[in-house]
Amino acid sequence: NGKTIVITGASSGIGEATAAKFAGEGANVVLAARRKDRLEELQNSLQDKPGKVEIKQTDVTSKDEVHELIQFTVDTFGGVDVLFNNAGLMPLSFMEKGKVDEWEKMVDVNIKGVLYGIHAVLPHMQEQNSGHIITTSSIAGHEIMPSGAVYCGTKFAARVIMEGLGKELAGTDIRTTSISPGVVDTELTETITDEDVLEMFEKNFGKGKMTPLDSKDIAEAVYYTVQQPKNVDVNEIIVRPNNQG
Ligand code: NJP
Repeated sequence: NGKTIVITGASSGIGEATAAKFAGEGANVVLAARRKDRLEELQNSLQDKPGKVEIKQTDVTSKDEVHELIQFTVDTFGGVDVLFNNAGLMPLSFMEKGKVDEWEKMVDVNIKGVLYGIHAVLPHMQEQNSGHIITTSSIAGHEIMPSGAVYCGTKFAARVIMEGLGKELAGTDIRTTSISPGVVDTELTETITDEDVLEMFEKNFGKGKMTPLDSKDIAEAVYYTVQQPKNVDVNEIIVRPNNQG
């Protein structure tokens, strides 16, 4: 479709599937994450797609690296049409465990990473008077679960930041969207270190308990928001497996 999209958290899961979808539809795609090997693998696997795919290793907790990512995209493709702020971590834990390092990481990636993305891309979008900023929030940005106090806090924050940004940008041609998935089959739970949470997860979401979404389901939702006519601003999409309560 000729648009240029920057995707953070593109090395796996939802970001990877969204990259494949957009490259397949002919978009220019810039893949960003910390694991360069995974980005290279993905870039190679997308070689035959109609869209051009570039990679830029980026840690979204670094304001400078996020600015470099956006500048790289502008230099390479002449602008940024869509920023997909999707990088995230979910080391759930019960607060009494005091896993303060994990709380800090979630604040750094899930909130500050989103803010750095907005900070870096907004001036470019304002200059071109068009653009679309999309952020992955979560069902956890609507409903709080035990062990999710901090994760849910960061996802509520991401959603509220996007809503506030959307209100400021009303009347411009820059659109804002939060994507709130339910359970999606990705590597996200691999960051959980609290044994009690892992046990709880197995009990509630383990094999046969529910069918999680596929990352492709979320990629389709992201693509839908971008494909809307100029005057249509899809501010939020909630997608969950039909057997997730
Ligand atoms: O998980 P996963 P998802 N700088 O682990 C990247 C939200 N969500 O696709 O840096 C840059 O496969 C990491 O890359 P790397 C969730 O909260 C999910 O599910 O190479 N990137 C990887 O590409 C998150 O916001 C579910 O390690 C960093 C990516 O983030 C988004 O969906 C439900 C980074 C994580 O990919 C994508 O997660 C829901 C950093 N500092 C919301 N740290 C779900 N799966 O059920 C991490 O409601 N990344």
